[in-house]
Amino acid sequence: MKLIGASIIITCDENFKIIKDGGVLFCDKNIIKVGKFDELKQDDLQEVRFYQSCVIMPALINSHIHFEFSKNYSTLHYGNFGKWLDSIMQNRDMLMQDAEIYIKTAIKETLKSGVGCVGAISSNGLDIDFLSKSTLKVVLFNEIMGTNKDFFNIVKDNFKARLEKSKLLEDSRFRAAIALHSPYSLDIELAKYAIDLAKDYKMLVSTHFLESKEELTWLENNNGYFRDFFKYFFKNQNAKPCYSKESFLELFKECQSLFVHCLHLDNNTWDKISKLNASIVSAPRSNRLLNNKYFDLTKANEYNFPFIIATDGRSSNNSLNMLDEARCALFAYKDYEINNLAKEIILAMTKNPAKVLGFNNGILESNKASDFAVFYIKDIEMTTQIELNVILHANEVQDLYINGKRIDIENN
Ligand code: MCF
Ligand code: FE
Repeated sequence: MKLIGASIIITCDENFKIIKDGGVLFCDKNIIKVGKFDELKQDDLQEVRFYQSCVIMPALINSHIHFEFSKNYSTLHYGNFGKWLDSIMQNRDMLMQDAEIYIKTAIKETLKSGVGCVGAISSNGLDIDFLSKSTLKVVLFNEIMGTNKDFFNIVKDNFKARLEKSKLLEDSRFRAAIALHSPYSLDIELAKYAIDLAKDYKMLVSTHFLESKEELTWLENNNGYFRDFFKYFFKNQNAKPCYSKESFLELFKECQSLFVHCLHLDNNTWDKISKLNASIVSAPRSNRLLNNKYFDLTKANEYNFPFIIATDGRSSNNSLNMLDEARCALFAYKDYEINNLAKEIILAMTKNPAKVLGFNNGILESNKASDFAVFYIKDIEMTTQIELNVILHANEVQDLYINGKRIDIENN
């Protein structure tokens, strides 16, 4: 058994209990007890450590990230979704060259920001080996995409090969799953093929949904940006949307799913999506950069969707640091009382995504996984605004524990 303690423990449990001079007693996999550090001390401990002026909280969870796009810095166009997608189409191959080097750096950046668990969207399978070998806990969402009938068999075979490869690598830290890219980029035949596999294998499904007004106009009116998109990039003069909003949602009715973005939901769509076994993931900086809009938190509350934030990829962000994401959310939602919002944001990257990704972490209490992030925050023991100051000042972990092991991030 090991014991670590800190000036502040944020448990993220049901009551959002915060413990001053707290401790966590744990063995390799699981937490044994959380309480006051002095009361948890005992003989025969393998390791005892107290982090002064630090906060211990559940290791953070980034439930939507594209590691393969980590080469992007200034290549892609921001401020307009259509221009961004054009720039992706033009630069995709270049961004995938040497992707491996950037994936490794991105995994380090992720760990450094205190993230111990990710939902990774894998478009080409270039990240599978790196992620399965890393110390991160991973749900690997194999992406399927395609609208050109001539290539359906190739797309299916390629997707199936990636899926089976990631399935073979499954263990207690690594699980395979499926991503349907979006309603504008995926024909119904391919979507059904992937959904049937998700049902057979009982896998989680992720999708980008109603991220842009361009997507909304395409699904509702069959025109706008996407008409030109299909003409220009696919030489298809007669492209039609493959779904209505409703028929796309229907696909997910027997799956557990994650809908990413959801910036353009009307009441009827909120209603439909709330009846599925679905969660919504929001990527605030990505949404600001591509679509000049933030997710409607008030509506999400109304329909009982817990708040979940994620970074998305470097393809639509300036960093993969979850604390930068948290700060963006804190400043974006200006109409919310700041201390409450800070608490909700902490839950949005711990307890709430944990429930979806299913690794029994995200909360510090007995029997949960021993996944902790430790942040040094000057004078944290002096403040009454703990959550707010964590979001304002935490940036890089002092230490990160996954399954009870302190991670050597530099050599990961
Ligand atoms: O979430 C963002 C914005 N929305 C859609 N796709 C992506 C994002 N970041 C990366 N992508 C990838 C996506 O996985 O870009 C490609 C896909 O492989 C788009 S190609 C239509
Ligand atoms: Fe994304």
